[in-house]
This record gives sequence, structure tokens and C-alpha cells, in this order.
Amino acid sequence: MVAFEHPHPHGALPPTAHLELPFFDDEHRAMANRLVAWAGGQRVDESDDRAACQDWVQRLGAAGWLRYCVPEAHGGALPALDSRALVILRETLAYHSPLADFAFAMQGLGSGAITLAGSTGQQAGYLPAVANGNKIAAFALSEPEAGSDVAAMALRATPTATGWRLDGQKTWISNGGMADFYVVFAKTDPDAGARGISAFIVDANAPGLDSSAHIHVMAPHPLATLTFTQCPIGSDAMVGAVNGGFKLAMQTLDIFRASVAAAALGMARRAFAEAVAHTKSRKMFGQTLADFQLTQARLGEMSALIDAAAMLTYRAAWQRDCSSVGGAGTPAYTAAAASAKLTATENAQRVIDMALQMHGGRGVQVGNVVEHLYRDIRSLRIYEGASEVQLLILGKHALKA
Ligand code: COS
Repeated sequence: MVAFEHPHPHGALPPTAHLELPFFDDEHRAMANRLVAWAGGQRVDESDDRAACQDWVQRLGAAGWLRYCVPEAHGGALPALDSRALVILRETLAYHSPLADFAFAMQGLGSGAITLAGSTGQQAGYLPAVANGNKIAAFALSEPEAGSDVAAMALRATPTATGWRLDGQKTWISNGGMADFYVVFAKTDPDAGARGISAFIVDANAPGLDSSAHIHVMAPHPLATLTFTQCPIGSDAMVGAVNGGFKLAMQTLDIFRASVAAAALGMARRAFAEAVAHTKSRKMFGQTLADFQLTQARLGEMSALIDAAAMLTYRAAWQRDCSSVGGAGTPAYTAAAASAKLTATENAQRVIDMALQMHGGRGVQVGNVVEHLYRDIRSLRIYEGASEVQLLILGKHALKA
């Protein structure tokens, strides 16, 4: 597979005017400028997705960017997880390399439950290593028969004399087979639906855990099925309260859904930049592609789709960080994050498709940036809550209001 071309081929830096919006403060602006400069200088061979991801984690850790995935008390950059910093990071990284964004995001998603509900010992044992890139994290929620319907999971945690025993499967696990530890959600009360799920930390070398079944997808990134066969874990492995796992999973997803929107936004902005540059240089019928009103109208549509995605993404992040009525943990914030994820991923798919169309035959040529983005964006409409799940969240929220 041909690797993503990281640097902007036209020499222009990604747009930063949106950072002037009142959603952000001066610390965000300074961080964004440092990040843009850093990301533009990175060159990673992405022909092997697993090796490339490990490389990105090392680089992101060494440069201090992973510190935004955990709180300050455990090696993080800021006192608490800051949604606006996460949004800026993911948007900027996705603009340069969707795989860099993936490597960053999984450190946050994989350790999010430990940040939210881990014991002091769990936080001290895992979070500093996540923040410096020494430990790769993964979030193991989905199963072959439980994707959108989380409560239908079957992986069983049975109490033993020394802790718990895990039996069952997880699938579509990002960083599967490469992670140093997994936060695994399992049934502790099989008859209690969403109220019978608990979260556990499972180290990758746990006996009875097989992560060798790699899954290959259209935009390659590390993904695997995990099989647990009488896998013993200690009594100190549970994260948060017994049977409190469903809410913990939802709370973790709430933080990162707005950042998935940001990743989609970064990819859309990159496709838009590629389209603008291409239309200005491509000669056709005695003028450039950009001279056609049809092209201008299409670029206008792309620009409005990007703006709409940006506003909802930044609003959700701001709301979580700053709102006194619709902040973290409120149904209003869950709805804002759902709105952002739905709109940004769906809009990005359309923007990237339009950019590809403008490139003509080059657009479908393997190795072209828009061809790569066309494959990269697709899974964002599915993972961390498919578009249909976001619609359901928004619909239920509207009916409760
Ligand atoms: N924060 C805190 N609590 C939440 C919550 C949230 N965001 N969302 C739901 N809950 C709580 C509810 O309040 C309810 O609590 P009580 O039992 O005390 O009433 C409980 O969790 C169950 O909620 P609900 O009845 O809405 O659950 P459903 O089984 O109907 O599922 C959806 C709701 C579909 C929204 C949920 O399963 C979901 O998000 N699915 C997608 C999962 C996903 O993103 N998978 C990808 C994994 S990562 S790639």
C-alpha cells in the first residue's frame, strides 16, 4: 500500500484562522502553532501500518503531544483532559497523516477509562507510560455480535479466588496485537443488560489472551480480534465500580466522539486544500478548472460543509470544557458530541468525494492524497458510534427535552 504523503505538496501550511474563534484561548493557539510546525517536519514510512503506528507513538511521545491524552497528575500536559486541545491535535494530525491521528487518538481512548475511574495505583501504573509513549493502549468494547448494541456483549468475567477469569471475544480492536494493555469491557452480571458490565485492565501478555488474528481494512491500521480463553486477571484489574462499565464506556466515548469529528474535519480540510490547488493549476478547455463556475460552486459547497463541521466540533469541545449547564456528563453535552460526530464525518465524506471527483482519473490513482483520504474517512462514519447511533442519541435527546 502506498503511504500517505505527509507534507502539504503545495508548500502551504494548513489553515489556522479558525483558532481565532472564541472557543479557543491563547494557550490553544500557541499549542496549535507549535503542532503545525512539528507535524510538517515529520516523515514516517507508512507502508507497514503496524511499524508506522509504533513509530508515530514514539515520535508523538518524545515530542510531548501524548501528554494531552492524560491529566497532569500522571504526566499529562494539563490539569484535566481538555477537549479543545484534543480537537486541535486530532484535526492537525489528521490533516498531515490519518495514521498519526489514529496513533494519537488510541492512546487517549485506550486510557480514557483509567483517567476517568481508575484507582490511584492503576493511574500511576499506566497513565505516565501512555503519556510518554512507553505503553500502547487499546479500548476493547466491540464484539462479533455486539457493535452498536453494546449491552448485548457476551464476553464473560467470572469471579475466582484470586480475581476474575475472562472468556469470550472482542473484535475490531484498534491497536489489537500491538497494544501493551487493553481496557476490556465484560459481563459481570449476564442477566442485567447494560447494568451488568464492568471494565478491566488486561496486560497484553496475560495468559489465555490471543491477539494474533489481525484484521485487514481498506485504510490499513492496526486492528485485531482478541480471544480470551480462561484468561486470569487479578482482583485489582477492575476499573471503576462493579457493573459500572457501560456508563464508563459511554463516558469515555463522550470525550472522544468530538475528537473523531475533529479528525474528520482535518481530513476534509486537507482534501479541500488539495482540490483548491489542483483546480488552480489544471488546464482545461483553454482555461483552468478553477475558472469554471461549476468548480467554484462545488468549492463553495465544500467550504460550507467544512465550516458547519468545524462549528459543531468546536462547540462540543468548548461545551465539555467550559459550559456551566451543558458540560461533561450532561445529556446536553452527549447530544452536542453526537451532533458534531455525525455532521463532521458525513460532511467530510462528501467533501473528500467532491475533491476526488475534481481530480478526475488522478483521484482514483493509488497513492494520490485524495484517494487515500477517500479510504481513510469511511470508517469514521462507523467506529465510536455509527452515524445511526448518533442519530438515535439525538432523537432520544429531542424527545426527552
Ligand atoms: N454517559 C453516561 N451514561 C450514559 C450515557 C452517557 N453518554 N449514555 C447512556 N448512559 C446510561 C443511561 O443513562 C442508562 O443508565 P440507567 O441504566 O441508569 O438508566 C444506561 O447508560 C443505558 O443507556 P441506554 O438505555 O440509552 O442504552 P442502550 O442500550 O439503549 O444503548 C446506545 C444506547 C445505542 C447509544 C449505546 O449502546 C451506544 O453508544 N452504542 C454505540 C457504541 C459504540 O460507540 N461502539 C463503538 C465502540 S468503539 S470503536
